[in-house]
Amino acid sequence: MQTVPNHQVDNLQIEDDRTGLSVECLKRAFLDNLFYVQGKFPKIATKNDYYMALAYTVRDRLLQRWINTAVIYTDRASRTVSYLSAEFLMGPHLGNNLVNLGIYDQVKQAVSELGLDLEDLLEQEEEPGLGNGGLGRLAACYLDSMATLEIPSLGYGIRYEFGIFDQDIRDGWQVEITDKWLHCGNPWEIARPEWAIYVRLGGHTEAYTDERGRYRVRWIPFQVIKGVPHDTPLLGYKTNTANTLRLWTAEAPESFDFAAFNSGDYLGAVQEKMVSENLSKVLYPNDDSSQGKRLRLAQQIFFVSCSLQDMIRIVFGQNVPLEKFHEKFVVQLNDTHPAIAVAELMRLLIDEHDMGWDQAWSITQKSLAYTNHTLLPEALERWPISLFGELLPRHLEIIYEINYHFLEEVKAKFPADSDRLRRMSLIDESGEKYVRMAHLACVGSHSINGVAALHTKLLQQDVLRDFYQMYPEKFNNKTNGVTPRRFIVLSNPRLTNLISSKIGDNWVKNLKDLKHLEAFVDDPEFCSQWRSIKSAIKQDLVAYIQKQNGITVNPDSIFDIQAKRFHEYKRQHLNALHIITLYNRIKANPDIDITPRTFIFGGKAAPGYYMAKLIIKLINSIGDVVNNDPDVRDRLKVVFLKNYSVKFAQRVYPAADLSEQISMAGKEASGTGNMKFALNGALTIGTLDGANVEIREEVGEENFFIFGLTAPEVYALKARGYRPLDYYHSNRELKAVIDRIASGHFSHGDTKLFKPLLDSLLYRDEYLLFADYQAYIDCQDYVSQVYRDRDRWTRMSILNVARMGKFSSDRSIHDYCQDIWNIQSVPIELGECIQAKE
Ligand code: Z16
Repeated sequence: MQTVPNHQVDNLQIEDDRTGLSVECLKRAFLDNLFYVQGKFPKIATKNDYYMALAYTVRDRLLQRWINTAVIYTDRASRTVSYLSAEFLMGPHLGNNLVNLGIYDQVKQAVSELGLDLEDLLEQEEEPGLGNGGLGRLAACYLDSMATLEIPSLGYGIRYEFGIFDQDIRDGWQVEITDKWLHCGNPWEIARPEWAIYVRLGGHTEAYTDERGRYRVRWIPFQVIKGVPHDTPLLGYKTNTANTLRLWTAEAPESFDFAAFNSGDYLGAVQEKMVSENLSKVLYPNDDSSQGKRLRLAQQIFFVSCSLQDMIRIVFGQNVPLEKFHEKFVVQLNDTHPAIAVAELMRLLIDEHDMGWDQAWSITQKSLAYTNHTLLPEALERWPISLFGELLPRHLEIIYEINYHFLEEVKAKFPADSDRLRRMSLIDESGEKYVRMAHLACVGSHSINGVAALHTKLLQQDVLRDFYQMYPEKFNNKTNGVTPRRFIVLSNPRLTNLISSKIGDNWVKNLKDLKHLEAFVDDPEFCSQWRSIKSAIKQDLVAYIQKQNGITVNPDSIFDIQAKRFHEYKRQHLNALHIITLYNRIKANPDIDITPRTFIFGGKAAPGYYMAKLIIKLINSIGDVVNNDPDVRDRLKVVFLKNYSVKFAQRVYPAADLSEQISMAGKEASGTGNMKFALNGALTIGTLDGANVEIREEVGEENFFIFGLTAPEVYALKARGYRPLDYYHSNRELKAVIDRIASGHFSHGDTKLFKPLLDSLLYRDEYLLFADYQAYIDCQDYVSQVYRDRDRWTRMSILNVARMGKFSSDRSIHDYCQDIWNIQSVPIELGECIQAKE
């Protein structure tokens, strides 16, 4: 590190212009950044210039804490969590940093004194959409909680140039548009080209004997990729801890010494250089399903190898012997996407750092822990052996060897059980051969966890049953959580202020404190404030919908919202069947007394998922008819809000009266939107699936609208032989709904358009919509009735919020720390260490 004399640091007035938090100082720094960083002055500055100037002003304040944190972690060689995830759905940084720095109000005042509106500037930020949905957002909530709980941590992932696509709706259909989140630059990251790392792909291996006579393997790759880290500081809420999100960009190694890798094919290698940049080009837009593409596997080894090599570099940099890797780092695998880490850590320890197999295996198992996020069979990653061996020849050898040792272990524990060996093998040999990534993750980790109690139980009984019998001690549950900073304090300031006016603001760090709200549930003044806040927020969404969709919404109607990825198991189409049921009732009896409802949908479909896209089209088509039918008047409205994102979610959760969590039981691992809605005072209508079970347990069954088959009932019905047609023929309202769609009523007379969807329901109905239809309708009728008793509804809403404390990601992270990571917090003092060391 270069030495900066202290007097020079003093001259920079670090204390004031780059760290000060007063309104005056913030104003000065803001104008300074506008001038010196953006190269603009107020007269010609665009909104984006102002946003950038403010972002740099805030970044300066983060840097002081970030560098302090890094110095202390380095000096103490602190034990560190390394969170490996192919997705981080961070959401906009600016607002969150203002909240966590505790300067939201000061900055609002500072910019307003300069004639600007903070909300306006916040709107400017293009969010990094580097994730699909739940899994990526969970990673982001966990990083926020780790920083807030002062846990040393590094998030490792890929800096995709194109994140999740932007969704447009044309003629009711989803259209995908590339997301250019970097087009205005990214003020939150710092590139660290000096810490670049090289990753090999392809080629072949050669065995040799080393100077000590040991059997060794050399890997001669076909291609080498350079990974450049880009670091973003992540500040905890009202702490000085600023941890790092380190995302890797793939580049061609301009002047790479191919001779060192003994590559003969120079021109081929040069051509492959052009391919290198593709590695971090785009996020695969599939939530909960695996496509088995070569580029995806290349992305996985790329970021996993960069990250593990980076950790080894840090270990050496802190003079920790490599034999203690597992004491310095615990590596959490977010689903199987980074599961190749098992083989890659083995390879690094053995081939690159001369370690013996047994010691390497012990370190690998002690370091790694695996979180499973799904019960869907199509989401379990498997790679064809041929593809795998072509890209990762050395890893395949290592996996075969792990498998050999593992199957010996299984044989010892379960003698003469060849069927079990077949089921548990890391290689699926039932047809074309595959590497099973979930099995690799289970064998190579010391911990395997599910993300909700029911999900963990089903993993143990079903999907990972053999592994549970083999290693019961590895299994544990960690119910998901969400950060109250982003999803209440930032997104719902009105509710935040009301809550804090009654119980103080400890609840932001200690969400269980929301319990104290129960004392006010019979206070009419408080209840009326609660209700008028919800009302005001709904009014804001009404204006947004008017502007976005040109639909006039009744603000007194039930805001009934389903916002999540489109997937058949999540059953947005069951919601649609309810809408049509109400519509049919109105058509049959135009004067019927119906509680007015606004059905709001948001969510993307995977571009290749035809049925999910058809469901989006169906919802928009229903909206076109229902919203314009004079018989309906303003009793029903259907709104599809396009391009659902974190930014957008923050606007939607606070406005909900009713949260739709209606997946077929046994399919949604946890869900996290369910938590965000309930935390903002929505009541839930839901099945006994994922975390719904635990939410209901917490808020009380009288404050939760439950319906439908349970997971065991689902299995039993399927085992008996499920016949959806029977339900169709025996349920008059259901038949009328299906016939209404089939008649072309929502498709300008076109009876073919929705036929694939109707056929799938009538003849397969894999997700049991028909079986749950009547229970859902009855439950919705009950919801409508309860809503009419506004005092009762308000009371239920307050009790929901008061009892949601369990679902803070702080609680989840606390449990990971205790049960899996064995890690303690490291408080950061803002001291002198900002100055460069001698
Ligand atoms: C994902 O978002 C999830 C699972 C998965 O295998 C892949 C992706 Cl990209 C979701 C689950 O569907 C959801 O139930 C869960 O709440 C979320 O992961 C976080 O655990």
